[in-house]
Amino acid sequence: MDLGAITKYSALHAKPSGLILQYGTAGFRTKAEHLDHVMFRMGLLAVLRSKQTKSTIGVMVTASHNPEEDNGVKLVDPLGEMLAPSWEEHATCLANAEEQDMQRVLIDISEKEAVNLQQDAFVVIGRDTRPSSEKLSQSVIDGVTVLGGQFHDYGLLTTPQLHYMVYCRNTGGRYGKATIEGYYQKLSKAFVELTKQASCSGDEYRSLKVDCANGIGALKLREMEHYFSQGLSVQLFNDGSKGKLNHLCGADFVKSHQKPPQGMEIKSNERCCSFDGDADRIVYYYHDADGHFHLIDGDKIATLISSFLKELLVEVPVYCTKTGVKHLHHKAQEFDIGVYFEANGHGTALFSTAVEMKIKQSAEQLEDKKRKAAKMLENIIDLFNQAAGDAISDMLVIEAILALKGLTVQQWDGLYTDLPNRQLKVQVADRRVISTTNAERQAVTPPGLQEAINDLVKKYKLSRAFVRPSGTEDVVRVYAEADSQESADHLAHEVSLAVFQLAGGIGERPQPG
Ligand code: G16
Repeated sequence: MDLGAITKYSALHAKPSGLILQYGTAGFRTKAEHLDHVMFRMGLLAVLRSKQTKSTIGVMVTASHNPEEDNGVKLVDPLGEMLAPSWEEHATCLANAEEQDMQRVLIDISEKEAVNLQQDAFVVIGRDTRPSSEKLSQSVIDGVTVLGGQFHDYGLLTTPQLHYMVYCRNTGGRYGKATIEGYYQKLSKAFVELTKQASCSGDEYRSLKVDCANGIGALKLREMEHYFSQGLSVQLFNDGSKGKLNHLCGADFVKSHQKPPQGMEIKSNERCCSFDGDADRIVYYYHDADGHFHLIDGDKIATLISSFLKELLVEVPVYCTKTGVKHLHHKAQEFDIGVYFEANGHGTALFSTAVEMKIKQSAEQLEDKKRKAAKMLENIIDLFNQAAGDAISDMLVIEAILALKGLTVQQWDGLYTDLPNRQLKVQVADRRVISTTNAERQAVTPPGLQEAINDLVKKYKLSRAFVRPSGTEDVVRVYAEADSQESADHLAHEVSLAVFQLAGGIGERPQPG
């Protein structure tokens, strides 16, 4: 390690004094102007992680669903997964080190993790379309280079595409080709083969309106659409040509406001979906004949996918984890086939190597009917991005399943009925005063909060309510459900007031919806 060079270059990416940041649910996120030093340091850390794992590591510059002014960065581990928890701690330590402590912290991490500094390092970098992203990704590259790492800058990519590239590179191309072309071809080939098998291929299955949140999803979907146009035609909205990223549009907006994005006209019973700012989540929706809006969120996406896969499974057990793809992904890996989705539309399906092998064998050997089913599964497996939840890949999976099963969007929606619910955000001085247990469904601190929630919940029928600190924004999230929308709204408001009073609310008191 050339400590002199690190000190010299680090000073060019100086940390604003007093700034403390945490590696959160999906890396560091805050105002873009506070992130230059973090980017440089994450470049350094990615090199150490690459040397330690003898693998390619990914660095993605994005703040996903956050406002356009924010930015963020996260590291991608060798199999396309989120960074290991012990390295999240190193990331936080390094990001917050004062200039004079940088060398010591780097040496500490290298020693603790037994990093062989002589080992080669390779880092791949991607970024979203935020105005600040290009410069910030250059700071990552500065960090990589000063520690002697090699890199490949993919430039503009969706977050799941970067996860895919990392996975491909570390599996010697077995998972796919680590190029944007390779990604488009792999997914499109599987999709076109699947939709060819669909008996009902009337027009209603073939077109879809996509709200791209004015983000990277629009660019990439536009590049990709001609690869799969035989099976699906997409009409893009909020494609970044005018509106602001994530503003009044995108999956997060649609899910939390339970209304369509701005800029999209919806005819009754038309299938529509929204991506978020870095295209790693998706939600569907439609207007019924009476003009009512119906949201089809991650829970219903998981139901559609697992009921499709269930045709070959005996039962589908359900598990809950803390919020965060990183927790869900690991849980899903414990099974032969794991389907995970957050209600906000993050998710994918994972297949164990043993299951993949079995299906491959069946596709070659068995009688006609079984071979056809196995072939279908092979294509479905190829269509999922198993490195990370991916809006483009999930969209194609959903479209293929709807076509194969001959389901309309209303029939899909009718698989079960959601209880009316409401999500709100509350501003508090320090959101860490709220701690939770039981997969974030019960508050442990501050004292009295859970009791207050219990009392409020008792006032309504079929009701539940949860609170938890966000891992990506400086807010507390409140969720409530009940037998009617009015009750859910009231309950959410009352719980917000309890949070405001007991957890140190700041600014204006929460107002009724
Ligand atoms: C990230 C995480 C998701 C999480 C979301 C919101 O997504 O990857 O698992 O659901 O943040 O987290 P919170 O509600 O704690 O703020 P994204 O799309 O923002 O990268």
